[in-house]
Amino acid sequence: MLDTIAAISTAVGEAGIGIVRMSGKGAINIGEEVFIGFDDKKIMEIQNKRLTYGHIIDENGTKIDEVLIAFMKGPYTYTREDMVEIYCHGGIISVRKVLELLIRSGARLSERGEFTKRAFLNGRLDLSQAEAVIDIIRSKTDKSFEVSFDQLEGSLSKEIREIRNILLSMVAHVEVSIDFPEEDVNELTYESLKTDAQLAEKKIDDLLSTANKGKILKDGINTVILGKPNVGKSSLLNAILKENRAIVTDVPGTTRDIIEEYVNIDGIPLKIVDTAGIRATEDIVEKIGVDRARESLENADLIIGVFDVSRDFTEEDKEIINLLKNKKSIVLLNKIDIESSFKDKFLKELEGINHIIETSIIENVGVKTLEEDIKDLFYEGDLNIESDVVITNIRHKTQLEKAKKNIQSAIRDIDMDVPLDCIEIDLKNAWEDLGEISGETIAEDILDKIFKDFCIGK
Ligand SMILES: Nc1nc2c(ncn2[C@@H]2O[C@H](COP(=O)(O)OP(=O)(O)OP(=O)(O)O)[C@@H](O)[C@H]2O)c(=O)[nH]1
Ligand SMILES: [Mg+2]
Repeated sequence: MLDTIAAISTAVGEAGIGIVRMSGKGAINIGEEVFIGFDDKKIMEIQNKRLTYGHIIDENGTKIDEVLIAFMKGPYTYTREDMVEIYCHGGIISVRKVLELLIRSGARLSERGEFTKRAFLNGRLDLSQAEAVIDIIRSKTDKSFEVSFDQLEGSLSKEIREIRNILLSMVAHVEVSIDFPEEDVNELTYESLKTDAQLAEKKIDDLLSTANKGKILKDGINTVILGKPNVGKSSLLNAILKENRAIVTDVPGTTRDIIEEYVNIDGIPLKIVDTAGIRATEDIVEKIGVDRARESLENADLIIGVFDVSRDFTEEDKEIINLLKNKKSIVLLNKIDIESSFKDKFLKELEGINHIIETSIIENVGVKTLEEDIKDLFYEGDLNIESDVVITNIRHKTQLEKAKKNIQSAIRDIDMDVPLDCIEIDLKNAWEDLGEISGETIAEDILDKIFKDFCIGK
């Protein structure tokens, strides 16, 4: 970890400024080498954590860009190492030229998430906090930002630490009892072990109970709009987004690919997916679209089935109903603005489906009701996530579940008066499972996998 890494930390594209940053042992030296101050003089002594105005110059002394630069000496930096940040003009050329110069001067291009990985390895953040960094960057709603920010501040770390402490003191108890096996001590040990194990399990359960909401907060409710061609699916997407995102025509088979958009309904993030109308078709492009529509159902949290009740019920509608069965779904009987007598027929076929709304998307009738229904379905009217800690990360959820299993196994053993050293194994395993959340017990390959998910320059 002694080498010096560099990366462009801002998003690529036109912008006011673009930031290139470096971290590592050579960062300050390289920074000094490529920078001259406002009077075109080399700076004699850098000012720690002050912005300095000047230019970046290459090996030949040619000015590359006019910049502000900050030298930051470790350990009170993001990575705990020496760091340099260079504030260039935004846009792709300036930052790229500066980065290339830094690399020619001895830095190496950083890997994804490597700055944050160093922050973790150097003990500035625990792993759950490091993971919160990328969640903050990816947040799409105020609420998911808030939850991730709390996690960065250490809310989850604190809970995990508490549970691990309970387990650790249990292990200590067990070891004392093994070393001093007087009978009365033993009896007491089993009793208090059980109380503590149940407390640890309860705390894990409390965390796990937030996981479903957490997933929705993070990824949005994955909502797929489904129906045969021409029923008004794309019209619905546009109505919810309040913009003309998808092409709408009266030609059946207009949408041929999946269209995914994010929208916020009163703070609830919705990932909304418009699909190609389901029908048997010879058209090769449309066929792929129909396949994709079916595939998108696999990960759907909610399906909105759309039916056109201005026309007669068909076999294709029947198929849509089958696809909705046993899934969380809301049905729209659309085009009620058109006089027709087919509605009752649809209602009969849809028997057993609870959420049915009559809509005229074209006249914006029923769309509001749909939004209210979506809210009710997922939050039972309770939008406020009061608990501070919400499990949003699938890895954390898995580790909590593993720990819970081990604790449950310990409780079973306690009930059966199994020898203490066997119980100790379960407790230690649970302790390690939780340690993987904070990163105290974690394998290098898992670590690599976690940081691969990051962006370059963070
Ligand atoms: N009268 C009436 N027409 C509607 C309504 N909703 C949509 N339409 C019309 O129905 C036609 C098809 O709408 P789309 O939104 O493209 O339908 P779709 O389900 O996306 O169709 P495909 O992409 O072909 O599967 C368009 O001409 C819309 O203007 C409605 O509530 N009432
Ligand atoms: Mg469409």
